[in-house]
Amino acid sequence: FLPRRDDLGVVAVGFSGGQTKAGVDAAPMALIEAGIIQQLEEDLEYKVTYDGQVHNFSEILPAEDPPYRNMKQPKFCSAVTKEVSEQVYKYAKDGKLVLTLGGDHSIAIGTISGTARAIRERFSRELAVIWVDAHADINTPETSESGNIHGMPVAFLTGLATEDRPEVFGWLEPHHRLSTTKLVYIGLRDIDKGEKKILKEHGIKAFSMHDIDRHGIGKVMDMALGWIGRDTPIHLSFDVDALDPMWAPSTGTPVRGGLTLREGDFIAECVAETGSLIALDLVEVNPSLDELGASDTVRAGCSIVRCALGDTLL
Ligand code: 6HN
Ligand code: MN
Ligand code: MN
Ligand code: MN
Repeated sequence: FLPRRDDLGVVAVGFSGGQTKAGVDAAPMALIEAGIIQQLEEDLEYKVTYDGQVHNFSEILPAEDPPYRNMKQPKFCSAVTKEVSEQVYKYAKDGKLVLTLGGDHSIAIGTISGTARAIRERFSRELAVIWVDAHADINTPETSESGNIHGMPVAFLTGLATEDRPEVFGWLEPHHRLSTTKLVYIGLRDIDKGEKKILKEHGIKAFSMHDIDRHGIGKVMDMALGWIGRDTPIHLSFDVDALDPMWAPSTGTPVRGGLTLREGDFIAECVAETGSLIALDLVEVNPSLDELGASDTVRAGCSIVRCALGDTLL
């Protein structure tokens, strides 16, 4: 079922509407200026398809967008993720590996729904998702304490949150969705009360920082990939805040006690080794926060992308 390993589609999503801090929309340009696309073309020899634009979706900004079911900017988030979903779907359906540069993590509603649909249609397979993050991002609109949609994408993708109105994520249909049994978290350390209940009730596989301390990242990756099983297409959604703020300080919701730079790269390398990666998101880099650390954060992001796409140490 695997895409040709050398064909890569890149989507640059300069979107910050899933949360309230400005600047995360500048991340794709910062990553591109740091040379990420060039590195993938020249060092890793990918044939890259990229329209050369960072999309900010200002053309679909709704005239008014009041909170709905406690969600902030619901219509804008819904419209943007729908666009992203189509773009990612097209690339994945073409057999390309898809790299999406965010943007805040709400954009994963678009990326994962796009790959889930393409994998179903093209290969009659179900997608697995590895979600690397300090947070679980599985709040429903009702459990969310912030109303920020970047804390909700997994709830919409798994169908734990649903909505009929097409302009507020009602466009998500069963073929866009992911089974809770095919989801694995790594790096968790800041989970809201309502989220803990959801994770427990649905028996969702999660490796917290505690598990990484106990077993080591090597064993955790064996267990995570063992849970998913061989030959299952993998979408890796990597929130840079999974890394400790020591390595990636420029992000909207930093939480201390996170992954080291090498643990982050190692996770990406292990996923690359499976040969089953079909899509990768890198999200939540915000160069305007902790400006002194911005170049470190961007470099860490570029490194994770290279590792996931097959860069090897030796
Ligand atoms: N992220 N659980 C918090 C919320 O607002 O729902 C934080 C979410 C963070 C989201 O980092 O992608
Ligand atoms: Mn996240
Ligand atoms: Mn996070
Ligand atoms: Mn919290």
